[in-house]
Amino acid sequence: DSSDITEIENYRNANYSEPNPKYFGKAKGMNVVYISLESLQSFIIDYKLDGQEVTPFLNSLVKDPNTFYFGNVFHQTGQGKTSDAEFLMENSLYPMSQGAVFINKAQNTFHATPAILKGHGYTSAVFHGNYKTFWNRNVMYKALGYDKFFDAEYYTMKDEETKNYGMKDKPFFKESIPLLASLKQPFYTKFITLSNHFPFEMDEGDTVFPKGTTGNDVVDHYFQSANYMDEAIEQFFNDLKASGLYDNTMIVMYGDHYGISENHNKAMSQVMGEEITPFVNAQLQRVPVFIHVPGVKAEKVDKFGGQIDVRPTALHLLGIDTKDFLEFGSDLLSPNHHEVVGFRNGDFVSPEVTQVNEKCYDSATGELVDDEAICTEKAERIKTELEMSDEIVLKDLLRFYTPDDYTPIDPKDYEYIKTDG
Ligand code: GP9
Ligand code: MN
Repeated sequence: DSSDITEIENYRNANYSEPNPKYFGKAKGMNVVYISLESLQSFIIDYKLDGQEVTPFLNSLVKDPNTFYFGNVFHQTGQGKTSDAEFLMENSLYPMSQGAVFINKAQNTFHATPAILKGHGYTSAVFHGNYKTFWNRNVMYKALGYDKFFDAEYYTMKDEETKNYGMKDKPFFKESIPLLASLKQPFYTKFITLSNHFPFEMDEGDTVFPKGTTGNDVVDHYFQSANYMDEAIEQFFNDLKASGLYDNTMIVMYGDHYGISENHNKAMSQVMGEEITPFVNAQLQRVPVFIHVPGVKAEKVDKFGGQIDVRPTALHLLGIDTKDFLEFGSDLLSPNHHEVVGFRNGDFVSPEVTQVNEKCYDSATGELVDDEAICTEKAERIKTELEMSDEIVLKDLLRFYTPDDYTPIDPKDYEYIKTDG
């Protein structure tokens, strides 16, 4: 009820990170493209396999003057995988500790980015080469306020152009361009890639990139599928340029969750050149985040953050202050950004200390810290946040709260049915 909300509001107000005046509104009015980079972990950025860059295009963006690259962002997903990452990115709330929000709480009220931007004149759409019921997206997207959902029905889905869950990334992006160009501007869109998905095997002819040499198929194929995704993104950027959209579009890309699980630690130790201890494994949960803003002098951001922090960062670039939203993220570009990053299980990372399985490590050395109390305060903070976020999600609390300057949407107004033409 409303007393629960008041406590959360107070916490939220006390922890709000105000926008950086240097960047606030720098992308105001621009189109927005989000790209979910399937299973992409940060270790692959600038990684060389036998002298060859695995992701040369993304690596070039790290150095691009108009691109913010966030090298110390961690995924915070749970069992909802891709859908949890979507939820984090668009609501700045934590996913559920068990199960997927997308499946279990799609009837809730949310104040998600597509709905927020609708109030600023935006049209919104999702592009994904899988069928719309997967992860209950066709229901959840109504609660998030998506106007359109271009699912597998809108793509050719030819045999040679699909693999595992759906469209391969290159034909997916190719076929998406005319659909994207047909949208009323300004638009807010999300593209969910698929090719770099476990078990990462490629079809003959789709890649000439070498396999890894660990002898573990999952790890060895990851280099090939990550390279394929990198090429697909480069193709998409080129097509955006050719279509004239590029210069007026902010592009946000994020790794959705880890691709290589702890089952492959032995092979990963060869890849990383060090033993994959629980501490090192926590470090491997970094996912790359890029924000490209045309015409803006950007920087490399080393601050620690989580996926939960991307929404306030992006909305502040768009000139929308998130102060009044009930969210747990903190703007990564704010001088007051909070650098304690919670995982869904209550462990956390921060520049000073890292907690894994409730053990406290020095983040610089990976050594256990003698005085565990150093972790306690941060662990408490994360526990509080997870509890408050869970309250919101489990009790559907946002139905009792309307942020200032926010026009509520009604899920009943949306329907994702393909009509001919
Ligand atoms: C399927 C895609 C992949 O539509 O989202 O799902 P994942 O297994 O990564 O959650
Ligand atoms: Mn995924």
